[in-house]
Amino acid sequence: MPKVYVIRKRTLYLALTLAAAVLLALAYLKWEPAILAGGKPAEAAVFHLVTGEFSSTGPDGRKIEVYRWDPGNIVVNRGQPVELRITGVNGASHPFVIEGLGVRGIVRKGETTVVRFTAEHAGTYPILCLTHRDLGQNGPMVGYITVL
Ligand SMILES: [Cu+2]
Repeated sequence: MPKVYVIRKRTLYLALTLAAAVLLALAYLKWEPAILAGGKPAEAAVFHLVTGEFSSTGPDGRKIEVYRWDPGNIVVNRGQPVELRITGVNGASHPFVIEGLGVRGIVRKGETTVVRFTAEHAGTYPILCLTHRDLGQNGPMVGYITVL
């Protein structure tokens, strides 16, 4: 014997109204999962850097040369997605790491390298060129990312 369910008209109208409200809310939010999960998605803070070079002649006539990240200091907020766009101007190539953030990359002359990260902890994170580590290697080519 088949089961028969009886639904009151009022319950049916309430269910339809709720379904319509949910569909309208989803359409308003454009089905964006990040918005549903925790509010408006955070936009990446974009920073443009270049590789630069300081060059001079010492008192003994010897050439002094140091490569740099420019700007050398960047301040970001904890939990904020960050995008670095680093363009190679001086120096053939600069393989680098950002210590503590698990970021690696290489910047080549005439090209722009893009790296992204989100720092979860406050602190100062050095961006180190692995080719130009100290004065003997035309460095130190180091910059600092400060996370507040
Ligand atoms: Cu370098």
